[in-house]
Amino acid sequence: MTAPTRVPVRTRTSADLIRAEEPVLAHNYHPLPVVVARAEGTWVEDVEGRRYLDMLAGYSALNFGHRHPALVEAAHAQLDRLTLTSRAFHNDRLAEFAERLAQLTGQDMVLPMNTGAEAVESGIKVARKWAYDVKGVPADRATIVVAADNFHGRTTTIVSFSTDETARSGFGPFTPGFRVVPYNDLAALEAAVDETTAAVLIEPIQGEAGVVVPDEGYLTGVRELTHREGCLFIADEIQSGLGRTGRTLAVDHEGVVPDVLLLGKALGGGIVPVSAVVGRRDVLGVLRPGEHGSTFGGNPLAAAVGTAVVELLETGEFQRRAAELGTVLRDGLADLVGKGVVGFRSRGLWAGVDIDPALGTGREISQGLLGEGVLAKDTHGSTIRLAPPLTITEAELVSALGALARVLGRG
Ligand code: IF1
Repeated sequence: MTAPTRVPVRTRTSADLIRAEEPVLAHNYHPLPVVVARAEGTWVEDVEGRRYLDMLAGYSALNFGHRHPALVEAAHAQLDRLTLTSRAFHNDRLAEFAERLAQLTGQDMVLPMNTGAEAVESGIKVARKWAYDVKGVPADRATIVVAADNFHGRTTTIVSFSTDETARSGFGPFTPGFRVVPYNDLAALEAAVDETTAAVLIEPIQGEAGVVVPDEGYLTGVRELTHREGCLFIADEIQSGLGRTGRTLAVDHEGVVPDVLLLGKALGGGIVPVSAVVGRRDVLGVLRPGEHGSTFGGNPLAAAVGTAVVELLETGEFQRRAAELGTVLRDGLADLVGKGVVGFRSRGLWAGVDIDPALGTGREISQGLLGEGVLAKDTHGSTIRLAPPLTITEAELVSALGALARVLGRG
């Protein structure tokens, strides 16, 4: 096999770099044709120096913008001290991270992991063990109820309960023990819960499904049902949490406190992967030494950055910004209904925008936005997701909406 001709790395153009990826990088993504080389705040810059407004924010992993100074400082300081010990030993950053994250979320205990999927998998394992040890479900009989159109990650167990054939087909055999019910349907949920049910696992707002906000009262209904039926309410706040919707957690909009929270993405400040299962002591307390673990979970660098993220959220500043600018986003999108937008859903600085399919697919609209200097990503069909860093200014948000109006006007 002939080696690809190598252009010296320092002089590679965006086109060179896109071409260089093709033979050597697995094709599990179809990125837009932009090669980001640097970023700060809400702006990214490609190899040629073109600037773009980031309206995706790493799928909500960049809630505090690219390279937030307080987070970069925390990372630099820790890099110069200690980065990894494994959990075979204690490190001097983990206690504070766990204390402050538990306090921020109104929970008792923290199980630190790395990626969102690991937090989801860990939440599933803890719920099952709680069902056997505490609830008394017979061994290997625990069930977990999930919602159709869910997105909780890409592991084999998680895609076992996905209803998205693209994410699931070809990866069997699948993990048993999951029941799927329509989202936002309390009657269907009630019918699926029985004495074997360990937990109900849902996103308080479904992200990948297109920012689907449930009816007011749905989360309260899930909370009441799981209390009544003696099973756990696990809220996956990996994308909806940490300020995105205008509150610390999306469940805060209904004043609901789940038994277990799954956090990730922005918890790592867009710098290191940090996730966590945060929950009641009598639930996370079911784990004994040796029953669960992770090489990097709770490492001192992750804990230092995670603590700095919690510190940013303790002020309430980002939650307030997302709430206030969320009305600008909502009103701006409302103005576009009938001008290429057929509908939208939003909460805080998070929106799923349904574009008139006659104007193009979500990808084509995203391509058009790219040409207008805005980065965004389609979810399914002709729906695009808007989720800027919570550091975005009103002027930047208005200019992004103007770019969308221009792209739709050209449709
Ligand atoms: C991809 C989607 C978003 C998540 C929720 C758990 C996870 C995610 C609610 C797993 C991750 C990411 C995965 C990434 C793109 C992105 C995504 F399009 F895939 F569905 F945001 F909507 N729970 N979502 O949203 O966290 O293991 O990735 O850290 O797989 O393409 P992870």
